[in-house]
Amino acid sequence: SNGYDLWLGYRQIENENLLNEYVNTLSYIHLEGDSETLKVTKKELIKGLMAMLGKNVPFKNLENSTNSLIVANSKKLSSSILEKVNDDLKELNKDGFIIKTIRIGKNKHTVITSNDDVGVLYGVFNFLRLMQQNKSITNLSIVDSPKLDVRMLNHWDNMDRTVERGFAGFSLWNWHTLPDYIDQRYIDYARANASIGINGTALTNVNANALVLTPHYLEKVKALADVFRPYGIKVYLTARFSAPIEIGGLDTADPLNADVQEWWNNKTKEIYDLIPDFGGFLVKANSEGQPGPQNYNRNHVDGANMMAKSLAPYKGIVMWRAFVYSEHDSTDRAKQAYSEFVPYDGQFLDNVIVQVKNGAIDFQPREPFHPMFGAMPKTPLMMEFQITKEYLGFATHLAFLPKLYEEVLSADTYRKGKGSTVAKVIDGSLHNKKLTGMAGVSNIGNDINWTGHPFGQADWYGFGRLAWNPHLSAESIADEWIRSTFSNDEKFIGPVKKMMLESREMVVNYMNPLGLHHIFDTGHHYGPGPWVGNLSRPEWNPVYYHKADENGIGFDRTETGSNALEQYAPELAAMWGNLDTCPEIDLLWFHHLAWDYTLKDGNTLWDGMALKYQKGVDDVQNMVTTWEAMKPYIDSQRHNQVSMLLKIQLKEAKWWRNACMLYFQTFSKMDFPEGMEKPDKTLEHYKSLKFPFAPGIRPRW
Ligand code: BDP
Repeated sequence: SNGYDLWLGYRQIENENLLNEYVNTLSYIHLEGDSETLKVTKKELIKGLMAMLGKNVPFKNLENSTNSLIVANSKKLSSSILEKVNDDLKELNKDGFIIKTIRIGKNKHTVITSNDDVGVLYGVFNFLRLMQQNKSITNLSIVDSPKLDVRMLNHWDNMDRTVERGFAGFSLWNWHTLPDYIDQRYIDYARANASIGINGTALTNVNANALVLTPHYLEKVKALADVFRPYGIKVYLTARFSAPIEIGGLDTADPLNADVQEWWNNKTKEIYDLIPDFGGFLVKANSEGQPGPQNYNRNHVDGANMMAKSLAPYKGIVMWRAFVYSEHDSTDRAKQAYSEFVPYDGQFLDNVIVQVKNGAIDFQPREPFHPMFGAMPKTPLMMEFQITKEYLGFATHLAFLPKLYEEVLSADTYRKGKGSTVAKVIDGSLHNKKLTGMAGVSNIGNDINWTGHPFGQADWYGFGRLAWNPHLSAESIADEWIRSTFSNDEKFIGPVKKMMLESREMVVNYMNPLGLHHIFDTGHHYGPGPWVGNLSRPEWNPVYYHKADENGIGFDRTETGSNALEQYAPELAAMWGNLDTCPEIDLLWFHHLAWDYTLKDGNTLWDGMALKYQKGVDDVQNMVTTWEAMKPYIDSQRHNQVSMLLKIQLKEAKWWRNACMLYFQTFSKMDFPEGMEKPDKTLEHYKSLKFPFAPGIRPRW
């Protein structure tokens, strides 16, 4: 298999008993309704059942002679069926669904229903997934609703089809042939997203190009929106703050200027005339050189609310990003977004949601959760995760990201006492928020398997599942994904699941152990560059983050340092601030410590660091071995691809270990401990490596 089918490559059911059960339970299908959404629902059923059962299941009107599958919006259910699901229906949120086995006479019927057509589609995808996982379907009682309103991908796709931080080829969107040519990819993209409950997509890079808002391009956006609509997916656009100047001919983009407001009002109306269900704008303003309200001495509230006013009549939303850090305040970049945004709590209009990255720096292999979560009780906050692996090995390394997402979502903010997890901030339950959401920076490109690495598909899948329900476990997600994507054979599932669940920690160990962060080579972020210290802004330099010197290493964020800890609840500030209670995974994030500081296991910090780097390498080696043994269980094409990629990962893990340890040794002046394999090249060699054509690099604007 070339992997194009993702987790939707419905395989024939091999187990005879199970196949009989399925065939008996599904002697025919009664599907009511013919909306565009129900048409694609029907198509999916035909495709999935045909492939898994090896035969067509007929569509018929309801009769009481055999078991059937009933698929319909609740408004179309007959009263005898409705009464059996009525209580469940009342529990559903928008787009939630029910899959329930009911009895009428001597027959069993499986009902898939929802108050919304899209919910019916979600129910069908979930039902097919149960079968893909070889689960029994004779006695079902599933009531499931999305816990978040906005579940979306953020594509960092440029209009020339390059993808910022994209490692799986070029952008899916072919702006040149749109709107007349509809690539099958667009449809398959929508299907895949709908299958995991994703309901929005921002098509363009947050480093935005105003041209996408011109009539010529809006026609093309409309064509995509039309393709996605039946699948319940809304289109969003990134809005460049200076668009009124660049494409509108105004001489200002000041958000308090009446002409500017009117320009956005008109632009928004123009968009809604074409795309009545347009989702809204995603905005990166006054961040890394992007224009914004501060250019006019206004603030984030002024900027966001101005756009929100334009969108409100159409129920559109503004997703205003909190990824800001100023070049004028360089004491600690980790503190800046909180300092800038928390004072505005309660001032944003109702259709504004502030989009916050999971950590305060930037999508590192590990970061403590962002202190803004829980700290703005009156403002909707949405999570931004990165699915593309800018800092976790591009599309070359296997690092199952739902493990990272789970760690962040289950972190306790203590903002309303113990148990105030980030997941509860995000799903709105902690502070009773009206608008909720999660965004994932897409890892998708036009590579044949969409994500480059076959296991990158699991990150996309897992993101979608967590956006649906941020309380799910990474373990259950891995299990579902492996079964749907590869095999139901326990001999395959056990080892592969273990490998996936451990993979993210491996990357942390061989790149950024013990709380180190942002020591990537500059610009492209490919490979180690802890020595880089010559970039114009201090907080762009790795040396700013590790602060290694002869006395030690780490960023002091306690009271004696930047005191970033004060932005967290007192319980956490106390826990992280005290060396006895600070978890060692976060040690150098919060503390600057001597090279001979004693770790919990008795090793010095220096030795402990070396052994972590080594463990990362060893674990990748084990992953290579595990994967080799998996050959009998899956197709040779994907097996071979993963084998080759794991070997690159092993090579690069060693590169990280060697380069970082040699560099840090110039400060510690200590020998490498026993148990760490000695580098076979010099520091000068590693420093001399240059990658001008590394993929995904950010364009110069
Ligand atoms: C950083 C990326 C940069 C993005 C920026 C952002 O290196 O390419 O533009 O985040 O999120 O991680 O805006």
